[in-house]
Amino acid sequence: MSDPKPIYVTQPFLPPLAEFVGYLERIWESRILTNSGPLHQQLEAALCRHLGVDHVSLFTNATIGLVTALQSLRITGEVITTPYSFVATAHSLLWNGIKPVFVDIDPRTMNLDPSHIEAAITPQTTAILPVHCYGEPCDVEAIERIADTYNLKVIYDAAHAFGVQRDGRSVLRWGDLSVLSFHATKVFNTFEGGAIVCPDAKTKLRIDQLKNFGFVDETTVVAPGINGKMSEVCAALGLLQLEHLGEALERRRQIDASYRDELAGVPGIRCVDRSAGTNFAYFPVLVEADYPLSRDALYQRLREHGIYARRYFYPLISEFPMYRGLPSAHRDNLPVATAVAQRVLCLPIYPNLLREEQSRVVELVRRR
Ligand code: T4K
Repeated sequence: MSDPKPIYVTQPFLPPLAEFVGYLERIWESRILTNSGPLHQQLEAALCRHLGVDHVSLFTNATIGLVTALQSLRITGEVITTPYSFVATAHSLLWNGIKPVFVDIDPRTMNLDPSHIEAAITPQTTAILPVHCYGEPCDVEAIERIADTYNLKVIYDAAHAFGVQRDGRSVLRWGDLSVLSFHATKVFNTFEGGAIVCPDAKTKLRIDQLKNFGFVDETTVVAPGINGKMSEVCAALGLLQLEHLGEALERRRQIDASYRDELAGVPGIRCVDRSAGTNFAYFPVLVEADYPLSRDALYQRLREHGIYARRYFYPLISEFPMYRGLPSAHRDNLPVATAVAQRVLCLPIYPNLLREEQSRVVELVRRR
């Protein structure tokens, strides 16, 4: 008997191909492939409506979006951030010549713990770069209070937070800027892509110039910009994805509920709580001391059965060679993040995950 099909931590959601062809025909006809074309503009407007935000600037990916967001607010010196994230978060600081200062996370939300932020502020600190990890909102009020007191900017890495609501409004409305990822592995994908969400037209204009080499018009360049533009093909996929997002989210919700139900009584497996308004982007569990296997042994067991769960986020960013020499990267400074990174495992969750595939995952986790 052949091995069953591998199951990955995620699989991109794709709408029916036939529906995409219509968009491609429009692109072929117009021959506008990029540089803020009609579909790009249409997607920016559609995302403002969908997300309930005022201004969106599309990007080629979230990493260039983060680098540009920091540039747009002229952030320098030191920036307080989390070690518990994808490495792109801190890389965006190094690409701007900024020193990351790592602060520990809250054990419930796995986001920056505001109670440790003030102690990390120095005269060089200019901003805070928190992450809404797994789409779980940060303690945005506490972060805002600290930022206001110390006159710091706040740029949220909202790569995981597409469509997330907090108290009935978009979490993307908090902070000076928020950066979304539309990568293939995300809840909403445009093949590759991303966006900066910003509150005012003036900031959007600066961001739009920065992502287009700094051009203002044919002959005027006002900043050393980059090429961060999203292509028309990616924007077309985004427009089509929006039409199907409701059904995709509903499937994610069902999968999340089944895992919680079926793993509820398993000693040593703790499903990480989610707030109302979540987008079900990831399904992290913590493998506690009373589980019969270590986290890594469970990860291996799943792999041996063709299930590719992922240890997001292990190792911590602060453990990578370009960061580990920083004083704030020391494990003693990051006890919660260090412990969580040793125990976390993200189980497969995506709209096309079949019921029987999810049962295979659950059976292997429950097996003694
Ligand atoms: N900030 C945060 C907090 C982030 O999590 C990320 C990205 C960023 C910033 C930067 O955003 P972008 O610049 O990428 O827009 C993946 C993604 O590549 C990355 O976007 C994401 N976070 C991160 C959490 O996960 P890998 O190295 O784990 O990807 P990979 O290729 O191993 O993919 C995971 C699984 O997904 C594969 O085993 C199979 C499946 N897959 C993947 C791709 C790319 C598919 O089925 N089809 C695909 O096309 O980083």
